[in-house]
Amino acid sequence: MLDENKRWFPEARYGLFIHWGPYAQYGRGEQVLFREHLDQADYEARARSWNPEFFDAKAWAKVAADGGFKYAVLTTRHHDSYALWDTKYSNYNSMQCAPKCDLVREYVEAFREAGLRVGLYYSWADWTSKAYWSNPDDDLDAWNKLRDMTHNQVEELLTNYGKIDVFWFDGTWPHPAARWDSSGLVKRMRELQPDILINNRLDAESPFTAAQGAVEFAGESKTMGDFGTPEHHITADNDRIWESCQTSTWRLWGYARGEHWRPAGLMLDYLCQASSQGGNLLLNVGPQPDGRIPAEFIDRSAKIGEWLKVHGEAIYGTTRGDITEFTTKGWQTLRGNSLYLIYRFWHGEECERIAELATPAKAATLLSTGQSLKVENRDDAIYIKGMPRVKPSSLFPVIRLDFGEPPKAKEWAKGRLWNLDPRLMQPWVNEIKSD
Ligand code: FHN
Repeated sequence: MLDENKRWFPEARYGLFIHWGPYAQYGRGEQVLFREHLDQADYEARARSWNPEFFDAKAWAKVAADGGFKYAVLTTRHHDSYALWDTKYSNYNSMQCAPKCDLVREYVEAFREAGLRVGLYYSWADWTSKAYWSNPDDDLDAWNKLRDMTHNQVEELLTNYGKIDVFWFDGTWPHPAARWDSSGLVKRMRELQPDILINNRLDAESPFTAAQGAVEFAGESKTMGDFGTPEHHITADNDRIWESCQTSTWRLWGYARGEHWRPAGLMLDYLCQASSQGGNLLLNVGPQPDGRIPAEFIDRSAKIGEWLKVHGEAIYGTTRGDITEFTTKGWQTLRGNSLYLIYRFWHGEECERIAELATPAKAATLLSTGQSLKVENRDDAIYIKGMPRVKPSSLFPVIRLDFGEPPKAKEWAKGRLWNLDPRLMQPWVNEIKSD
């Protein structure tokens, strides 16, 4: 059972992921140092001189608030180990380098002021460290020094910036939980911030030790942490709360000049799909090296924000929908006795027929216009009449169906295609074939 103090997270449903750091200067994503095997000294020199002259945390927070985001997660340190805060454990940071600014403090204060919950991303991986690329047994002192650095920096972030709502670890590979002592660190983090939500990137399959098998793709532990983190895919975790992270461009998380932007409709689809399956969406943006959020993102995010202003009740605070088959039309979310029909495809017919629901409906409201629609409960189906032929929303129209109790599907409609008891469909077969 999720603690009351953490219930805000699944109710929020929509978070902003921010991948930002000196790698933005290259305009080829957040992993350019490794992916292009850049000279480490050149990269470091360029990073130390990186100065985002137009960085304005309040402007970022406004984009997030206008976009309907309820929380955000900023990369305080990515795999290149440059720190966006005034850390005393490394001089490779934004206070001692060109910005002369604690960028994390600016972010935390501005987002809180804008009413958002604040999250911090932290990379275990440090691509500038030989110990990171080594088997710890080869030089335990060096390994312990690296491990202790991560623990000390995490403690700093959870001590010097007030209440932190989410901590988003990443990059455990190639070292497993035992080497990082991640459970020891989690224990300390809960002492410092009892209500904090910590993700599951706390373990890794390691080439240095025998496989344990309790870890998925990006060091996603099946057992550790408070929430699952499916990446680039939306897959429900039936055992605990989860959050799918997705890019707003085709592939890269950090700023990438010339990258392709996903349309607002596709991003909203991710949010509706995650919500319909009972999870959150953490949608990413990679700010420019000068500190500004790309206009392409602001435009798309604002469109989704406008949609959420009218249809937000179909997302925020809802629970897993998916009560009946709805693939040919869209997604479903649930809130108590109300079922939200989120139309990815508006068929434009005057009447909607829902055959799968056993619970009679009391009312239907087209949220996009606020108009009430006529409902008829017949033996074979629920009919919703008066549907506008013209799509009533530039993105996804939503109908709220209200019931006297939480709606249930008919027995035969509980399963999904290819995954149900086929015998339940026998009565559906039309015996009198006109052959
Ligand atoms: O290597 C990182 C990657 O750069 C990015 O930060 C994503 C975001 O979830 N996580 C890792 C890949 O799984």
